Amino acid sequence: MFFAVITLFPEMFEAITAYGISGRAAKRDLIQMHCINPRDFATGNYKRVDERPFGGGPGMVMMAEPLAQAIQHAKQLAQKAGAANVPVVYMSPQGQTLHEHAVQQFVEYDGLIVLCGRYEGVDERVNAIIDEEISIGDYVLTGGELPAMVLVDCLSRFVPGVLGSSESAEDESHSNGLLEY
Ligand code: 4GM
Repeated sequence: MFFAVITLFPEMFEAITAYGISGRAAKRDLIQMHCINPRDFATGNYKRVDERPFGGGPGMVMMAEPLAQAIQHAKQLAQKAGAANVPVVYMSPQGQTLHEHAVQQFVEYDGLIVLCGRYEGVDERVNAIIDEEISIGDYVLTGGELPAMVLVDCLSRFVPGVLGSSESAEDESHSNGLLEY
């Protein structure tokens, strides 16, 4: 399964690509993780990626243009990888709360482009290119990276071949309503 994560902190994703079952899946190419840094698409001497919200509001948001270009780049990578059905998911405390059932539906896609917000989120003009807004729970973190890792880790367990036969994902706790452990 193809994943492209749009993040200002790509190194954080080593937590899932270098360790454990998800790390093994990445090495075996069962999950392909690409990290795209919007700063690489920023212009000017200072390569700024934050700005005051368009239309007003408190704090700073991530600038629309570098994000739009990073997402465009992610779509090109997906196409090259042969992944056709790849929605853009935005991790946000205002999104739909993630449940095991929704995770199983996500596995039907060829991949996901996962957008991680920082500051107060992203410029509202980016909303037009977001397909789904997902939250991992009713709390606010300093960035969308940890939620994105939760989503990718959880999803990877349903990708065929990722779990060994003694680690099966489908007939456990949340799927049958019982606590297995
Ligand atoms: C505010 C708005 C996701 C903050 C948009 C992201 C928690 C979650 C952020 C944002 C986040 C969550 C960044 N905090 N509950 N912080 O899934 O992207």
